[in-house]
Amino acid sequence: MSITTLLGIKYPIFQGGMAQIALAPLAGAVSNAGGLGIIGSGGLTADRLREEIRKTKEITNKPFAVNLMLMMKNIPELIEVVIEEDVKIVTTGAGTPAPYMPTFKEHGIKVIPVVPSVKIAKKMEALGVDAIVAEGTEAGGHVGETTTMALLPQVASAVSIPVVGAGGIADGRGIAAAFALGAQGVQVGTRFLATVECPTHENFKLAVINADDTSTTVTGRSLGGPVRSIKNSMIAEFLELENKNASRDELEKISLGSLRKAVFEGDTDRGSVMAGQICGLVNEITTVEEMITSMFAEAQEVLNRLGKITVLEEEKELVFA
Ligand code: TUI
Repeated sequence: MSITTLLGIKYPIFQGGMAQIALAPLAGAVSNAGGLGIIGSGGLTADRLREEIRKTKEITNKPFAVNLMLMMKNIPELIEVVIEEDVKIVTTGAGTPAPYMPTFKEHGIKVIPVVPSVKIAKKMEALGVDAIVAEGTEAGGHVGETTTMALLPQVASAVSIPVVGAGGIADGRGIAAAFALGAQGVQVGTRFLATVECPTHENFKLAVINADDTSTTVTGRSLGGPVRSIKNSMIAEFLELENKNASRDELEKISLGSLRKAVFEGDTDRGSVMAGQICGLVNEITTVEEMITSMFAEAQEVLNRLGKITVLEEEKELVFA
């Protein structure tokens, strides 16, 4: 079954469940525009998640999902809220949903884990999940090591459930490429940061718009939780400390609360501006609807244009003028 039929959405595009950012205004707008809006529950209390779910239902009557960041301690409470509020789709990240699969199944909830490798994709398929988001290291936030270009075809060949591609996709060319590599849909994070409906501080949006292809880097490898974000003075200090084998305590002193600092206070120098490598392509702020419709119009154009590869029937001798 196609991912659009499976989830009841018009366009095969998920909006990444970005912690502290992907709240009701963004998720509701994405679902209204025909994509899958996703509420990022990372960092929310159970009560705050309930509030965001209810607000999203006020904005849209179309399907939406909740992303569960499995490293969070309050996951069992968040899952209770998802069930009580009758949310029918969850995406998961940064861990395995195995302990909660029977509960999800019992309540008819579709489960779509985000995975960084073939091994984890296969493990998730064996758990009985409904689809997979294969996320390359180009993505923002918590990332694996494999690029989208290498990961997508390998995951698509390894599993028989629908695959959604993520990491480095911000326009119609990216969608067409993901389809060519075996995906049925895409998940986009970074480009949604530069939308009117994205509820971040203006400085966060500007940092994304002003960034180029080399603006991001990965920190936290020494802690076992690599995170991609836009370079700034906090990130430089963090990397320097990491190179000196600083302790977890020392590192956490400068990174704790840094995502909130960037998202809410607009401190893009000392805060954590999580974004993907494709940020260089994101140069203007648009509405969510403009973004989604133009991306799919471009993807269709690209796919029409790429229909044929010219292969010479006979090799000719090169003639140098
Ligand atoms: O989760 C993400 N991206 C995120 S989460 C996040 S919140 C955060 N805040 C502060 C510091 C660090 C993180 C920001 N960005 N992407 C999905 C993702 N999941 N990427 C990698 C994985 C993953 C990793 C290991 C999924 C499963 C897994 O293991 C499962 C297993 O069975 O071993």
